[in-house]
Amino acid sequence: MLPAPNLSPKELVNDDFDLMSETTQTTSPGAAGNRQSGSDSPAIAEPPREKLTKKSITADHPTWCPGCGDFAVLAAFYKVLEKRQLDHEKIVTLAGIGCSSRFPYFVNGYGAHYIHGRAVPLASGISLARPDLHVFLFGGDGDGFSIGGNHLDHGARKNINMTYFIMDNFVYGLTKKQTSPTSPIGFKSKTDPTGAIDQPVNPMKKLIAGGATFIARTHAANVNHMIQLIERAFDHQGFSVIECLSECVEFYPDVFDPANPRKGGSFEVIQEKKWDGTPEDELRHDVTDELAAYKLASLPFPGVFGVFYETDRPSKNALEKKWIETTREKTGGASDLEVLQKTFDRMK
Ligand SMILES: Cc1ncc(C[n+]2csc(CCOP(=O)(O)OP(=O)(O)O)c2C)c(N)n1
Ligand code: SF4
Ligand SMILES: [Mg+2]
Repeated sequence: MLPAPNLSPKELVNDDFDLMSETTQTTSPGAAGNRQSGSDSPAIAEPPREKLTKKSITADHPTWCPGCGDFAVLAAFYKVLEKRQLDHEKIVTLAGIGCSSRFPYFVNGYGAHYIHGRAVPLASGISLARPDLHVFLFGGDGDGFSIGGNHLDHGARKNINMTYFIMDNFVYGLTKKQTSPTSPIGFKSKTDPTGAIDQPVNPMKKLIAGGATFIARTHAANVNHMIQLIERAFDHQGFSVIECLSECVEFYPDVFDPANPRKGGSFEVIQEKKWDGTPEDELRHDVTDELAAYKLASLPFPGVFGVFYETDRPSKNALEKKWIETTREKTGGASDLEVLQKTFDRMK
């Protein structure tokens, strides 16, 4: 695993701390983890690639408030990109609207800061049309669980290939402190001056019920844990989601301290089954067990961190590819235009 960075979130993004030296080296094309295009055309030798460095993937100066948890998320993401050496032109970052959703501005890759709550439908189209791309989504609790809550469910049940990182700060940050779907009861905000009265969404339960095939939870104060989970989510085929407690120091400070050992809290990591036949393994969590995941999700705040659920179900990308191939066979390999022309001819 990567060394534990002993720096503040802001330093992690802005200083010279680097996993790898930024000297230009060459790596072989199609480095570890790159998605395949599935093309049958003969291989054309690619010129040697520039090594992907933090410098090459850093786009703009993050505009978050000093101390915002989102800095650490960005730092973790940079480290995963550097570690995996993905083909630079295949990295896509997408987001809705919110402080957290500014993320694509800060990554030098293809990306879009899209409509509030609509990152999943946009990402679905991109993922299905271009399965060779690495589609990463970033956003907040409002974007993902409120206005985009329904899109999240459908992306999950369809199991469309993408990795969605939800930066949950229990508040609407960008619009300056309204109650969000994850704000706890009693939280005082501009929309609930006397304290929130509505039952909050439980993100893990929502995602399990929605049908996501990789569901995990982490904390922005633990960069190594974030890196591990982003890598696992990335390796998963299908709809992978990570909820990350990421503090809004401006409008809901200290709320995640109970899970931050540096602030007197405790960060309890899910112990996953090793299937080694030992008695202690009986007590460990089976990530394929939906009910066990649901039980973990029922633990009181701050709960536990790690992978709650992971299952192997065909992605829509795989199913659609198969369906297209079968249809092509049925139509004798006709081109799209020929199929369209035949349909029009029938309508005459
Ligand atoms: C359709 C629409 N409705 C409402 C808004 C206003 N708006 C922008 S961001 C936001 C909520 C942001 O909260 P969250 O997603 O939790 O992100 P954070 O800023 O906390 O990171 C709202 C309500 C909008 N831009 N578009
Ligand atoms: S308002 Fe909150 S969420 Fe937005 S940048 Fe500032 S600290 Fe971060
Ligand atoms: Mg928020």
